[in-house]
Amino acid sequence: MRQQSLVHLLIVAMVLLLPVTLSDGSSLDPTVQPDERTLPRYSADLERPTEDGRVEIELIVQFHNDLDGTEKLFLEGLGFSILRSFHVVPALSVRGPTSMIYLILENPEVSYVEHNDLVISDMEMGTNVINATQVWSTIVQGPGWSKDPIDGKGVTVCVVDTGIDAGHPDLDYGTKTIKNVFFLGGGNWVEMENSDTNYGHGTHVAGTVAGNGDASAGARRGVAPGANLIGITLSLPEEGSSPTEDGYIQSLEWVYDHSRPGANPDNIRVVTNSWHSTVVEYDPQAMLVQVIEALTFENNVVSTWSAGNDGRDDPEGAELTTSGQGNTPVAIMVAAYERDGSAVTDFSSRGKVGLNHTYPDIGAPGRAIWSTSARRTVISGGTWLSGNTNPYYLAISGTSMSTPHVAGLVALLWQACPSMDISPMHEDYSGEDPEVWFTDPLTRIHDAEWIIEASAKFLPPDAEHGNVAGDANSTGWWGKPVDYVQGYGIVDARRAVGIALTLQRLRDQCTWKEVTVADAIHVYYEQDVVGTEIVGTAGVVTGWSGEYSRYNDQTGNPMGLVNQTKLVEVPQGATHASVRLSFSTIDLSDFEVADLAFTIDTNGDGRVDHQSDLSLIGSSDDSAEIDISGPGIWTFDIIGRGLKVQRPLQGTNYVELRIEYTMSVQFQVPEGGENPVSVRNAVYAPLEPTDGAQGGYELEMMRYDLRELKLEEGPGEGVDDEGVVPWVLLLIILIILGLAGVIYYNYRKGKGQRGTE
Ligand SMILES: [Ca+2]
Ligand SMILES: [Ca+2]
Ligand SMILES: [Ca+2]
Repeated sequence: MRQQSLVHLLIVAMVLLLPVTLSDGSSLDPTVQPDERTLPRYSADLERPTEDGRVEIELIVQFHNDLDGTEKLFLEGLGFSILRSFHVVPALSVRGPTSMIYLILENPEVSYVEHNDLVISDMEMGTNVINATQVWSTIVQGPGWSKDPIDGKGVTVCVVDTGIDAGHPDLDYGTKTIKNVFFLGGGNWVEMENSDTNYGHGTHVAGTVAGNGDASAGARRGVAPGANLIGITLSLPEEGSSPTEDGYIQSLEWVYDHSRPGANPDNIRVVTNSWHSTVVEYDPQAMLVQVIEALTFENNVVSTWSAGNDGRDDPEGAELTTSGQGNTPVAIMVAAYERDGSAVTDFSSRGKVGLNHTYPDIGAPGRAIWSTSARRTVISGGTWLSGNTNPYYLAISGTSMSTPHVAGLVALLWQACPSMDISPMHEDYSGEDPEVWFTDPLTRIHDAEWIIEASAKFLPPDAEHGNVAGDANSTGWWGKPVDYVQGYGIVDARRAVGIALTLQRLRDQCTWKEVTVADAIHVYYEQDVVGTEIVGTAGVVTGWSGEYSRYNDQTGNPMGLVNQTKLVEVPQGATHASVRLSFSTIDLSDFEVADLAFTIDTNGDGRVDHQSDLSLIGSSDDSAEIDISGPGIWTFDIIGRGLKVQRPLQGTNYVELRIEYTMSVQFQVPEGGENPVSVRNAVYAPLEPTDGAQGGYELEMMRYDLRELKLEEGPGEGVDDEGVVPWVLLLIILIILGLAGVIYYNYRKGKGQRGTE
């Protein structure tokens, strides 16, 4: 017996979805995508056709020594035009013929070549693909709604994983990562700033949920950049041993203990899990399953689970490869799409075809996802070796990476609809005992899952979406299409947040029934909740924050550099801009003194057109007044210089000069001018109307309109018993009317007959 349970324990030994061989850091699984910028890569999507039909590519070329003009001549000689010149790291960005890349690489002066593409290969891709960037700055109109952006503010997401390096600029220990719990064993735990010193998996997950993007001027924010994080991790029984299920149960218990109704001071509403221990159908007896159910049914905490990375072994779905924890009905199980959302990845685990209750619920991007990198760990070391010199971000793949996208989305939904709870809807089921399943209260799903499934975009199985194998016959609730690889499809934050806002508004105003997600779905789609709004304003503002950093890992590697580029769209007709940079020059507690300056390239020629003062002793007036000649895209950057002294008696790990800053740009705009909806993606700073200043300039904003929502009294679509009663009533009324008609007809007929008598 004892031996059997030991074997059982071994079998369920944690399969962390960390795509790195844990026992041997040097062995990298092929699903770990090395930084794509070890390029050049010759894929067509990085090439740009020219007007005369040639094909060109944009590159950033780094050199070992400071630029002296010969590099320019060399590259121009190969047919490249120079786009930008950099000095902090000697480098040039260029555009030119793809065929000449090998000659660049052969030049011994060249230290590194990468392709120049801000959007496609990065974390900002994931937040754009699921439309999270659209809801961060939108107007919500309706009673009870404050002006806060929908970014997860006020909600805490727990990350049960390998820990969080909360010393990362994006994960600020104490303010963003509000707790970081590390189990010592024996039920004892301690708080620490960096609990992810070995692997880096949990830090990457945390950044995708709620990282604030400081080390990338906001470009690599997580899905809920306003949410808080709590990291929970466990010490291993001994150095190098594999984690087992019990430790993870202990971690989830910590979440349970700290989210009890009435005793949940941090408002823990989500726990995300990029790991699993079993590959089985729903087993209500399993310990972990019971903990998951207690968390949601008792504490109203939603859990998100990775489906697993075993899909490549079972591309046809003949065998079940989805996670036993994810198959818990009330859990939200997440599949992994390609990072542009075009198809499901080959590695994403599959449900068994025909067994709907084993399908993932939904999917999100999970290939080559850029997110926060724990400093100096197995994964960061791996990507460093393959050429990633950014110390703060790396790109890896897995359902581990898609799942935190959904956890972040659930945080957005909690902010939009704090009344979410267990719904009357049951998880899909196509097994042998539907009677038992659909009467068991534990097979119900949470409002959040229902909303996310209702708003997801299903990719029809066809040749074009090759990795989505053909399973056109499965249907879920309300007859919606589901698939054993993607569930209801790829999540869409824009629609999901809209339905959540609608649900809260209907619940606030409805007195005659219990409002369900079904009602919110109908009202959302029938009453144009989401749309655009013309806002009259006297000015247009934008702003962002970031953290300037120089990273030195103390191992002789070159200084890591952090990209603080931000793009700003100049509004139509703007005549003048006031630019301001705010930061503090001295931080005595951190032993650093520094100065920052901003640069602006106003016409995209790669030359700096404006630069504020940069000197440690000069003025700290970092502002500029700029007259504007026409619309366009301005490229901002932050440069700096400074000094950091290693704190006495501190570990020697990381000596980073780091300064947080905020930028603001205010545009003067004419009366009667108008601007189309501004660009909504993570590398652009969003344009907003000036606070409280009404005026004649028209700015078009995305908005949710909750002012006139009407919940019709009458039938909903058959969900549980809710819709049945009105249908029956209607039928009875029709029958009565019909009978009355017949009686009346007969009466008239009789009267008529009598009349002719
Ligand atoms: Ca920070
Ligand atoms: Ca579910
Ligand atoms: Ca489901």
